[in-house]
Amino acid sequence: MSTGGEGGLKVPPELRRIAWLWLVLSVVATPLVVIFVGPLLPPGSASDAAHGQQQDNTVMVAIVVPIMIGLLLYFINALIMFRGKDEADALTDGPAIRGQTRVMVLWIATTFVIVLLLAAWGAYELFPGEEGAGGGLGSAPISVALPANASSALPVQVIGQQWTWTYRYPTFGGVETTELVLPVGQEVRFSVTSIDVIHSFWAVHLAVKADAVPGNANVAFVKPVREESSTVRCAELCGLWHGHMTSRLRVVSPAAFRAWIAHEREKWAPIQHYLPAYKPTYAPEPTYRAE
Ligand SMILES: [Cu+2]
Repeated sequence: MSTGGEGGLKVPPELRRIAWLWLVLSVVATPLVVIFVGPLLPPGSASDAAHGQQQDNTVMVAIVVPIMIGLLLYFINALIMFRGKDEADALTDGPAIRGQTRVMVLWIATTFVIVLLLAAWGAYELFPGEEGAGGGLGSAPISVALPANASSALPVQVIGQQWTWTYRYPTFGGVETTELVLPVGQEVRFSVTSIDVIHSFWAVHLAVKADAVPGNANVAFVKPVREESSTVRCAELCGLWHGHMTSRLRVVSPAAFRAWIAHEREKWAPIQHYLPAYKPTYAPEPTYRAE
């Protein structure tokens, strides 16, 4: 086997075999993984945002499959080809191989192209599209990803506090509930805030994650596309019972939603007047005293 000089590289026959095997396996395995594993990838497809994220994850897995196959093939090849004959052989290092210009150029070019492709794909996906944003936009976003039907979106306020979530529906008398219920197929505009420390509203199955910051209304759009129950979690370490800061999310039919919200309004009516009027954010607001 040639140790190679500057620029000169004889490809050993077993490497040719690996290259062919790699090509065949990659061509066969990559579409299979995309078709059969793609739909199983998180965060599922319970909302438009979740579906988009699942597609992104599928693209990345598709890129990784040929890389993984290459690594495994070379690993198996190395175990067989470079196996020591006896104990003394196993304890001695092989000759150092230096100056493989073609290998280095190929390696740098390949990784460069992969990273650039991923950067281009990421930039394209971050560019505000019609599908809106599953993440919080913040109070002063550089660009606003408004879905086409943003004006008809159902506004839902998410309020974090140690250690629970509550939800207010301003178009239904500002009623405050302890469970998040959404009608299927309806664009929703979450406005996320906190009344104590920083929390993070994470509706895993909807692929929505938005920081809940006191004095700040963080906006996220999403459209649930499947009726199902799941759990909302806090994703920001917020104190002693952070791990227990969960709440139930139900995506139901529009009729079931109307019945539920009517029932909630009736149930909470006796204490509704103790609530502050609906606002994008609530006290405590930081107060500044000028000298
Ligand atoms: Cu929290």
